[in-house]
Amino acid sequence: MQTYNLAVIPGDGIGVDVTAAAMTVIEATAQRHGFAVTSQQFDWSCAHYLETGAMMPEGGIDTLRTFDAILLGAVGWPETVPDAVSLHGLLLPIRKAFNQYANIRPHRLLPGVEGPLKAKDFDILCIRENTEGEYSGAGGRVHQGMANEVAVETAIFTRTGVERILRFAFDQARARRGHVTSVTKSNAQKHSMVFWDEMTRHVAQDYPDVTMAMMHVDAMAARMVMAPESLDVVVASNLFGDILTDLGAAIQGGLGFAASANICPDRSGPSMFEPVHGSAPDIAGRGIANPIAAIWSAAMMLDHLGEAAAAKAILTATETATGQGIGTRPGQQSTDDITTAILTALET
Ligand code: GGG
Repeated sequence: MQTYNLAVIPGDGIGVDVTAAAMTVIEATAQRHGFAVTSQQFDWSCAHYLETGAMMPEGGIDTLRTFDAILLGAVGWPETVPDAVSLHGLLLPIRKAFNQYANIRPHRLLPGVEGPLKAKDFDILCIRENTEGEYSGAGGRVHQGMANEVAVETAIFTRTGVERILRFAFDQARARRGHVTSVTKSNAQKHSMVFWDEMTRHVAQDYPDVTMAMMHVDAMAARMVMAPESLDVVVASNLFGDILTDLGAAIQGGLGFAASANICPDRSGPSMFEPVHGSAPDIAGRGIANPIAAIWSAAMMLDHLGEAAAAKAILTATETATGQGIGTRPGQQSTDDITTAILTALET
């Protein structure tokens, strides 16, 4: 029997609740689909940082390397640890170390979920560049605390990095409705974003069967609200993709429904799967976090591992539950109730 060994990093706040829910669903699905799952949990989090001075121990990356995939909950506890410390101490190093350069985020309405827009039939796949760009961590500060203080954050765009994420997006479009919209701000950012546009035209030449459009990020934000049904695959840099996918989450009913996969396309290391949402300190520990984003991310993980039927079963069960009104409105059901409804739907 095929066995998948998973690293589980619940992280902070509601990350703990939603990863537990996702693991329950994965284990139930594995039994029914003839594969096995083993897992090891890592308590790498802001609490770990406060105890040890690091979000993860030295050698943490090498430990993760031995796993088939990583399931992550949420990172951040801004009351005690600055967000930049938690993000740059855990999430970003994992994405970079395993070359998880493609962050895939699907945005569509699940049955029964209203969402804030009139348009109901949108199905957008956002592809976010995930290892460089504005989140490279390059830069510095001088004269801290003084009147002449200067802070510099350098966005790094390499030909390799930009070309591969664009090719990834065009490949995804081929398997969908055949349209890519590449997002930049090349009227204002005249070096990196003009380069990105040039690379988009260059890559598009190899995909004559895929139609392509280029948009500025501000116009794209409006487009996602005004005409989301006109979009298929949207590809953007790390920062723009991060922002647009929170907007994507909003139009699909909220962050509780927004799943994501950090994919290492060449499979030289494990890929990582996580809900888009953060640790939500305001509802942490109350048992009311919506686990659907984490469960959908778990389905993406099984699909990536080659268990497409199991992944589909989880999505179908989730859609059955939301179609019955379970998990469609914040706080109406508990995390456990939503998970149980999905487990029940899995059995039918
Ligand atoms: N579920 C992952 C998480 O905690 N996300 C919070 C966050 O700030 N993410 C930033 C990013 O995805 O780059």
